[in-house]
Amino acid sequence: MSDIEALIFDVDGTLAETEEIHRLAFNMAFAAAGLEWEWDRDLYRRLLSVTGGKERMAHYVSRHDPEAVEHVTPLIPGLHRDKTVRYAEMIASGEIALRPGISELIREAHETGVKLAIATTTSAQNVEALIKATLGAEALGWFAVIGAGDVVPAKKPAPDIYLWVLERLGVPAEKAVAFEDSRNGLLAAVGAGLRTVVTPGLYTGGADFSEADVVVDDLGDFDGRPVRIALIARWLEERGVGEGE
Ligand code: XBP
Ligand code: MG
Repeated sequence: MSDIEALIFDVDGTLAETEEIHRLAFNMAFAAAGLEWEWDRDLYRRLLSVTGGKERMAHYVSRHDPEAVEHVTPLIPGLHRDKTVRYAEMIASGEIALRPGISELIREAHETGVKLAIATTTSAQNVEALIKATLGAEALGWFAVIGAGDVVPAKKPAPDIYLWVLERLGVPAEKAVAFEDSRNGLLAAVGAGLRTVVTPGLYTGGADFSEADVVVDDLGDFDGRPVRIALIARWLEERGVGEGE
């Protein structure tokens, strides 16, 4: 029996490689609004340092199209709503799979009474769309707390979303584990006093994860064994055993 009472998952990049779908949805919303913006992969990688879609658009226009700031700023909430609808439609059409081991870990937690939660910068609608499309609608009820989007004003790397989730979970930080893929997410989780397992993703590989307890490629098989909660507890005890794998 491990001391892990709750698993708290980031969404984008951690549950699934969703950022490409976000990027496409942003570009579709820009085109539909008649804006001549197109975010390619290299630009999007840099823009990911700003968490939150609305915040990312505001940052982009201030840097790349400063003369348009006055005209575009009031359009951002509507652009983001349109982007969110387009993202959810693409997710619902089944264009995405969970990363290795995620489904098994979530099911194990659900079946063994380890609490499940989400702490993400993305909108609640997007979390629901992803969980429904991958684990099925009933899995939404497996999560005791879903912390998403604007429920806290300061997004990652601020620890606020993790603190918000922990308070509602009723679990002390030292009994929970956060799963993240990005430096901003790692800093948020560490700032909330959580132990952290980082699985770098397509857009986040190569970043500095030195504050993480464990860094592994993914949560699929490890040394030929499936990654179970007990193995994660052992990694955390030995701190960093999975590092660099
Ligand atoms: C995810 C984000 C989000 C998504 C877009 O970060 O930064 O902004 O890119 O989602 P994390 P929205 O994985 O650390 O939560 O457009 O819904 O904000
Ligand atoms: Mg992420």
